[in-house]
Amino acid sequence: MAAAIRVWGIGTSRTLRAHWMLAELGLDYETREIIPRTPSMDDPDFCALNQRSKVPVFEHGDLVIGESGAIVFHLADRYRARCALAPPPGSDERARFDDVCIFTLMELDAPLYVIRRHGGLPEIYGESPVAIQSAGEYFLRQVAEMDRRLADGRPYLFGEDFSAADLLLVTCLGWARIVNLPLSSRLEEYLAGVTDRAGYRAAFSVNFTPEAMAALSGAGQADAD
Ligand SMILES: N[C@@H](CCC(=O)N[C@@H](CS)C(=O)NCC(=O)O)C(=O)O
Repeated sequence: MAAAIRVWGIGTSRTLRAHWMLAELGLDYETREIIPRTPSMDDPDFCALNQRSKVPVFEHGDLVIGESGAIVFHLADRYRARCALAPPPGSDERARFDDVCIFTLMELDAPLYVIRRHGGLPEIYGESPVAIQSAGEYFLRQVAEMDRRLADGRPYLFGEDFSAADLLLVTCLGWARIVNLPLSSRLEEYLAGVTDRAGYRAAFSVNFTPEAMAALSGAGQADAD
């Protein structure tokens, strides 16, 4: 019998990436409802997979992946016959796609996580209004690059077709809204269009369950990371 695909982790923008990819690809999988900074993180089966204490974690037989971006790339490549969510590895198109995806992870996700750590979780990471302010300004400068990409009215980052690059960007834009960073009207329109996809809506309901939201807000946390 084929090994089940499992996603460990719900309730955050990063966990949403794994659930959304699987929904877009129409793959069956199991969800393990591990919620950050709750006792569920101590689940012995979860801890046996890796010791990072982070979600999401993707498991498929012997394969365990603990970075949301790597999960997205793996699923796009492994299941490209079901749905093309990334250009083929080694192509110029793929290099352009990787450029946009890694820009999103390094230049947009990273400052959002600074805001999260020093704004949402000061009891763990320390209070730092300066870091929050400068990370917000940095995010807004960098996200302008995405606004420029969409300036010709295309619905998706690479034109007419949705790709995993959109999935990564939208998880950051949704997160930016939660922390009250103002998006341009073009980015708002793009966000509304992409989040109208059936795959997004299906993944959202698996990821942002009432239990996850209650657990995260109960701990005094925003629901972004
Ligand atoms: N770079 C990692 C970040 C993973 C991460 O920080 N996950 C957060 C939730 S989004 C987490 O598990 N936090 C638990 C903790 O820090 O205790 C990714 O994108 O997968």
